[in-house]
Amino acid sequence: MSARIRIALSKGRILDETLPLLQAAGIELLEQTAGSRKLIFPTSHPQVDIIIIRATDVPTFVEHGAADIGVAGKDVLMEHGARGVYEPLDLNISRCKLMVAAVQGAPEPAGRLRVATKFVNLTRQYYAEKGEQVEVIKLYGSMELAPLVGLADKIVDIVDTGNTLRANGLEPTELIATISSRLIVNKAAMKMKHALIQGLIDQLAVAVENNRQPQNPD
Ligand code: PRT
Ligand code: MG
Repeated sequence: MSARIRIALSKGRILDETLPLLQAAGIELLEQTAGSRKLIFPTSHPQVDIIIIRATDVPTFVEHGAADIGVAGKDVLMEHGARGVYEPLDLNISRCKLMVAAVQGAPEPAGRLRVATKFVNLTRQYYAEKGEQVEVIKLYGSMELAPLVGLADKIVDIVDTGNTLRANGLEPTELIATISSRLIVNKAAMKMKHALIQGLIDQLAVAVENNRQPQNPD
């Protein structure tokens, strides 16, 4: 009668920013993930394991029930569709903006706009809603290069400080969405393991709220 849950996280900023929230909910990793080749990690909570996978794979694992819970950026969820999962909590971490960018001062190109991105679905949807015909060019990384070498007129990418764009002579031109990471839950698991999962959601919600409090409330 002891349900187990598996939580899917991705290496890097999401792991780094989610672990303190999980810790507040009584869940701590028992071993170092840095440098490890392992993909499944036990935690201090006897019913909880953590798996570490690619950020873009998190919605897939949760949708199929291979993980009960996951943490994914809203950008990744929008691109994936993520229709088969619940999204009960905004964790307010890994915040950034999804933006269109172009070469600084570049005029609007004549003819059909070419947009390079790894977010092909949400880019198509964004321009379809604006009623603009564009050619979307799928890339897996280094989007910033595309306008510099004539592969595309614009890019759709994540912007945080804007340093990456500036370093390449690009500037943001349109905001598509403000992004943060979300807790996602498999729909069947939410029913079958309700007490365990709802308890965790409630504890994480408190931890997120505590993170929002000003550090030095004079
Ligand atoms: O790296 P990998 O290919 O494995 O996957 P990923 O890039 O999807 O994962 P990761 O860990 O880099 O990002 C996970 C999530 O963090 C994303 O889905 C976003 O929701 C969120 N996030 C927050 C960011 C950033 N900030 C961010 N700055 N994701 C990416 N970046 C990159 C961006 O792609 C660009 O290259 O940082 C660069 C821009 O940063 P600035 O500060 O120069 O503007
Ligand atoms: Mg990355």
